[in-house]
Amino acid sequence: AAPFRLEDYRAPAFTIDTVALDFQLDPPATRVTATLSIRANTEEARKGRLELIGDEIVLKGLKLDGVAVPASHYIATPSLLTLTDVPKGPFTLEIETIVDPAANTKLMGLYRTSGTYCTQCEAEGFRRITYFLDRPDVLAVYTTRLEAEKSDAPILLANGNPVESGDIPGTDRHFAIWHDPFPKPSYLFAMVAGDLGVITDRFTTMSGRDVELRIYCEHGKEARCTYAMDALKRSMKWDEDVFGLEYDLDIFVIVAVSDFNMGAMENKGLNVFNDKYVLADPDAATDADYANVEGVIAHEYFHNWTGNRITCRDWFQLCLKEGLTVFRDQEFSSDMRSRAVKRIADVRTLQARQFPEDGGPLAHPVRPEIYHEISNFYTPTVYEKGAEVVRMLKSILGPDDFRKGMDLYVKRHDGDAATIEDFLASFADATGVDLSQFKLWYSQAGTPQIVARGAYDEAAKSYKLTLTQSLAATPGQSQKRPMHMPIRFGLIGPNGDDMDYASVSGGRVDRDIIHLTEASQTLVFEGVGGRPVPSLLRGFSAPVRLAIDISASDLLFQARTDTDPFNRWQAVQTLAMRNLVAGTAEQIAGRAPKVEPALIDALGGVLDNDTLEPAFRAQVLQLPSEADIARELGQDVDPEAIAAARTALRLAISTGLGDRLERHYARLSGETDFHPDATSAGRRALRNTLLDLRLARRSPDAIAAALTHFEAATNMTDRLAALATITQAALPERRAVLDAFHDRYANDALVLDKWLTLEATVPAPDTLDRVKALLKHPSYSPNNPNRVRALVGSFAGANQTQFNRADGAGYDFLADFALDLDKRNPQTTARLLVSFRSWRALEPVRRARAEAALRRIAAAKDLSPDTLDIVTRTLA
Ligand code: B3K
Ligand code: ZN
Repeated sequence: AAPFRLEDYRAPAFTIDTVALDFQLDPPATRVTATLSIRANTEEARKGRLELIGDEIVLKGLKLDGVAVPASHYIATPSLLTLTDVPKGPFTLEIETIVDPAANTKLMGLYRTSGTYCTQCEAEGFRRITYFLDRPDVLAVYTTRLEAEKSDAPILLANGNPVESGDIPGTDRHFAIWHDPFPKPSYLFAMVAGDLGVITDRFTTMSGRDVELRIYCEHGKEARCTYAMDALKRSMKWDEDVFGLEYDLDIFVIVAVSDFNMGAMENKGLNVFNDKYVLADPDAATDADYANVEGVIAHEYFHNWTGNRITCRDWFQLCLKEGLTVFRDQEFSSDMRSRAVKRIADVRTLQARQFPEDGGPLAHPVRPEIYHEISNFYTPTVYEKGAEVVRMLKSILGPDDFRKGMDLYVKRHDGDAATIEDFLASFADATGVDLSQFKLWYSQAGTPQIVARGAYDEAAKSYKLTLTQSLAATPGQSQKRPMHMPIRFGLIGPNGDDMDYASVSGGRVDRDIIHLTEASQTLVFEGVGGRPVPSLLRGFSAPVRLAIDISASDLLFQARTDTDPFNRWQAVQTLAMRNLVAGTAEQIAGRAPKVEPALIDALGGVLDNDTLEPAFRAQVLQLPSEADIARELGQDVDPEAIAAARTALRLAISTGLGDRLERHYARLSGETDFHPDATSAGRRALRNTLLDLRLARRSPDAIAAALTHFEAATNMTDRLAALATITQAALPERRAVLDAFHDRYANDALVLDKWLTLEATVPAPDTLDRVKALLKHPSYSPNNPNRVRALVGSFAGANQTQFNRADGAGYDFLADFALDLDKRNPQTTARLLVSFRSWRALEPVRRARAEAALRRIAAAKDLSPDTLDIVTRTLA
């Protein structure tokens, strides 16, 4: 099929002003009647040809202004309804369709999950319910009537406010009518019907309006929803306080379901969530789960303004709502927790997920210009890099001007389907700042590289800093232009404080921001009192790779003194990464690894520094992952050598830090009450990190300590941390603890996902066979995306040595699995195959085997558009 291109955008020929939907719910045959008020928008439209998009639709009836449309006046296929002779003026079209929710395994459109009816319409699911102008720039007011058997679906929910409900006399059925007064695109439509439990609460908005809050879940899980409710209320308050944005309906509903293709969905007034981002209690959820629940609840809630009230003109503009909303949820979590620790975690995620995408065959701009299958563009680039671009905008403008720009954007575009141009114009117009060069961040793919070189002239008391930016070619983009990058910086003086300087030339410097705009710039700082250690890219102020010629002793100094906590963490990571890269080469050459003493000093210094928060110390003590090292190497990747180098360094660190690990561990022990707040979570994180580092020695006492930690744990965070430590060390003891964990949680699917993930990520040669065996385990279910991602997704995405087995068996397994799953759930299949994205960076033997597996998938008949698109681009 021909691709969609940004440059081909045309406004819709017809507008749909109102939509009345009637659902007669029935598992195999739900009857949907859609009544649309339509009018022509263009001269062309007045010629009378109307095309509405469908997907696997069965048409049962069609009326125009109340009269059945004659067969000669329309053509209906499962994917298109064409009317050849519609009136020039406004008219009403009534479309009756039949859909089969029970057979819908794609989980797009109307489907069943554990007996509940639910919908997922973004991006193109509404067309699986009825024929429609299923594009985000067609905004309509929806009224939804649901009718179902009372015993089957006592709860009937849709977007907006409840209007009316009641029994259907003489039957076992009942109905409910919901009305959403805010015009919205079809992708934000939702309905849910089923037998569900609920918790309720209330929120009073800043203007004094009372909003009813409800969270629905499976019966019996209500108590696990209280943290999500608390996070929702905090999100509502925060958006008022920080952005002045208030909720607009009388009711806000969240429904947790167990079969969902992604995290959650921001349908107007009726968010539908993957239950893993709603349910949390100390016995079943880790601190990371709590943080994810908080972040995703906030994200979907924040979409009410950035996404729903202001939506996207077309899917190329996806980052308009996603990048901005990720930025907003990151800021919310930073305010709720530790800003420094949150930033480190977000940058780790960006580097782990987005950098490899940007550096491989799937690279695309934050605002793509071409796509075959839009579902494949819900990517780390659109989301996480999109958020980084908004963060840079804030750094360039400063917080006050950033807020002015946001206010103008909301004022100007409330009710619009907007573009990136609209967004940037709001900031430019509100502040007078020229953002034309900055806009390149939306169109140029790839991770820029900055090379920094500094020189201090003692006699002249001047410091010269040369910054050079470059951007490698990416698919479809061979030539790149220099971008506007905010480089937050400081010049650390001999006593550890940032030094002042008298003047600077060679570029624009505002407060602590260098505006890098040229391919190469040399800044000269005059009046600098002593040789500085440059601290660049503080807080990771731009999503780039920074190469800087800095000695190990300066990095150690920076780790001890930098006023920017992010760069203290970065200094240690840089030291560690240098060691790991060298160590990998030593493994390949068969030489003994060497350890940089400055690294042990830096780690020990942070560990012993009680003025630093425990969560931060835990982050510093966690080495770059195997995947991080592979990415840093960039070519001829040998995952076994990397793993061996990392193991060797962990052993050296563990030995080097000696009994300080035990001492700090003991100091942090003895807490039995569980509180999910960030400070308590930070203490657990540090204690669990220390346990893990200690086990790097594999001494009998360290093994015993890990087993005791597992047995004595009073919450899931500690229990899972012990288990992960034992399984990652591939200790023979792992079988017994994994089985014990499974049996304890045999009825809790979300906890069993953790178990599946641990099984799949054991770095041992028998893991692939174990994964294959687990596909037949009663706790696994082939049609639930959470189970699939926990087992197969973790194996392919997080088990570097075993997925990348030299014999290619890991690749073959994923290919076989994907070919089978593709028949039922294309979106989840395509997502799994992203694990192949860095195949060209592998050493030649593995590279050839990965390529063969990819080619085998590509050659299969009847691939879904999703899978065909991913495999084709990965091989290109
Ligand atoms: N907007 C949805 C994602 C929809 C994905 C469709 N394949 C969730 C979110 O980003 O908030
Ligand atoms: Zn989103």
